[in-house]
Amino acid sequence: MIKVITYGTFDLLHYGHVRLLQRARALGDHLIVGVTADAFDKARGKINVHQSLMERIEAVRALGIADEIIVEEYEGQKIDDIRRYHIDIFTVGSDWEGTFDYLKEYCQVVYLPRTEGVSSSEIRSEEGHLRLGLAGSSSFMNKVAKEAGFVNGLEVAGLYAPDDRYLSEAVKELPYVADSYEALLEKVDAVYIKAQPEEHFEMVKKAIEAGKHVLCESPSALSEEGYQLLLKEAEECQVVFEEGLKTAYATAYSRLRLLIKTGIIGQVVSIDATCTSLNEDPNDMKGRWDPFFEWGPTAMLPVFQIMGTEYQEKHVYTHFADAQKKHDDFSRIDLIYKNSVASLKVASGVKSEGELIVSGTKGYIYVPAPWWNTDYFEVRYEDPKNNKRYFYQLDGEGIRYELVCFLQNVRKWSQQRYIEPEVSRAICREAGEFLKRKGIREI
Ligand code: C2G
Repeated sequence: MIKVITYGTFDLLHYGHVRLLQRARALGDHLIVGVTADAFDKARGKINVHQSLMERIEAVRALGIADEIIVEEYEGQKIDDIRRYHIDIFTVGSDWEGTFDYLKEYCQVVYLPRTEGVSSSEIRSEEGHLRLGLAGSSSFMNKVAKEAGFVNGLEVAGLYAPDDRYLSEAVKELPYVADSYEALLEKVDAVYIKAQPEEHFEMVKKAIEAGKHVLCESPSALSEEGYQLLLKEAEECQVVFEEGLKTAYATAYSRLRLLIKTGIIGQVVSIDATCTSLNEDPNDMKGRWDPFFEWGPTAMLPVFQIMGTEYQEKHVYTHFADAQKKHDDFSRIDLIYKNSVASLKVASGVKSEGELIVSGTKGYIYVPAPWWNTDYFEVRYEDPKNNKRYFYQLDGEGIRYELVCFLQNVRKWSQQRYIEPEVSRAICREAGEFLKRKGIREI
């Protein structure tokens, strides 16, 4: 019996896949099909996959061509599988010509001509591109525009920036550069907003009322009530309203949260999070916000997601860069809960170690600097022999995953939320209280 194996994502199964599987089956007597796991696809840069692993497996199974179906989960698994299943022939489409020649050491390798004129990414884009407008003057827009290029079905169609000093040439040359926010909204289906925090509420509200989907950098409002109103209006206008906070979309960060929920470090008693980016010239933040807004949402994210949003006491110690107390350059925030405590440091005028430490009754999780962009963390115990290390590919700091999630929610392909509304609401509350300098102790 000649055993054949082939692998693929098989997203939105189409006749190109079917023809490949038919020819693969014809190469022998028994065909094994390896369908790629979601995390494996993400790690190898396929971030636009629509269907879940189970949906893709069922679609392949329904063809009745495969004799067996397995899941491909890690780089190099093909070698394990060829040996485990005593494979005679590995085959794959000719778009991979040469890539798998290393398998010739284990079995015959056959590249089958790819079927021209059809692809999953073309099918994904059939609903047309979602036209995304960028609203704001932050240099962060340059990253958003670049990362949007990795998202099938998303087109950065326009820009509104009162001050374009920090914007790249590519952003400044977008198809439509509006001279007003309202004009931008008329040309797009959705808008990404990173303006000044004080402007966000009105900008989000205006976009929602214009029937546009909104992805606004956190904080989107400066009070719980304000955020709640935006959420309600978005539901009434049937548009997607989400907050941008790239760390929430990093695979390593989301896996870290799941591990904590399993009790791997016992009960969480303390969280220490530090986010600093020293700015040599305090008078020119290069379009960045003052640190409490630039870093506060990121630092508060793990605290509110792991410990909850209702602490018993809050102590904020802030150093201001100016006598008028208009610009903070360092804050330490201590949040006291019933059985736990969190200590955050956010700064642009002070440099510190940007790590995240989640301390528990059985062990602790250590995320090295810059924890907010991490692809790696460790679970550490009293006996270092029991320590565990985790690595998850992170491309583009998480922004492209944030944009993929936003697009999939707009297209109703999924309803994933990486930032719970109550967490966003709490961050808006803290931002508003800080702006009023409520409960701050100056240092
Ligand atoms: N294919 C094809 N014609 C197309 C599209 C895809 O012959 N128009 C083939 C691909 O060459 C591949 C299989 O169908 O052999 C599955 O394609 P995808 O689902 O796009 O997955 P891909 O990542 O290309 O699979 O590690 C090997 C990869 O997983 C191969």
